[in-house]
Amino acid sequence: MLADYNGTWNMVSNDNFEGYMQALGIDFATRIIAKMLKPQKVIEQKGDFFHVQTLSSFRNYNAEFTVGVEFNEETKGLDNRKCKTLVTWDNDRLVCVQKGEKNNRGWIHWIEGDQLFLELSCEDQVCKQVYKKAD
Ligand code: VLZ
Repeated sequence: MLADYNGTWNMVSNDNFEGYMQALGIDFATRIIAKMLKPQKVIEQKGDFFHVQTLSSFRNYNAEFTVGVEFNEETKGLDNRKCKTLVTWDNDRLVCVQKGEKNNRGWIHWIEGDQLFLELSCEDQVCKQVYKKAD
């Protein structure tokens, strides 16, 4: 039985998003705005297939993938790079590796109770986010 990520999740904390964005080369003006956002994750999961929407008042980011199947990711509206991206299961954790120009790029998701955790990595920076399940 796989973990169930389905639902709408509201951000409650966002540690070192600034460092993560700097590592991605996001410009100063964009970082100022992006830091203030409290995005929402809307996740639709059917078995190994995921549709993850990161929604905010400023910009949205959309990702669709099947666990275990590498795909070409274009980080449109973020740093606009191309990655070869692979998401795998580590027990109930979702582990993503984004191969490309940036070293050590990827993210990890997991759930504890009604909280969704996300660690975003790029180069030597780690951003830690927590989301709470919407009612
Ligand atoms: O999420 O890789 O859940 O794609 C920030 C949007 C989203 C706000 C960052 C606009 C991407 C920021 C997060 C403008 C610079 C991400 C994955 C894991 C799914």
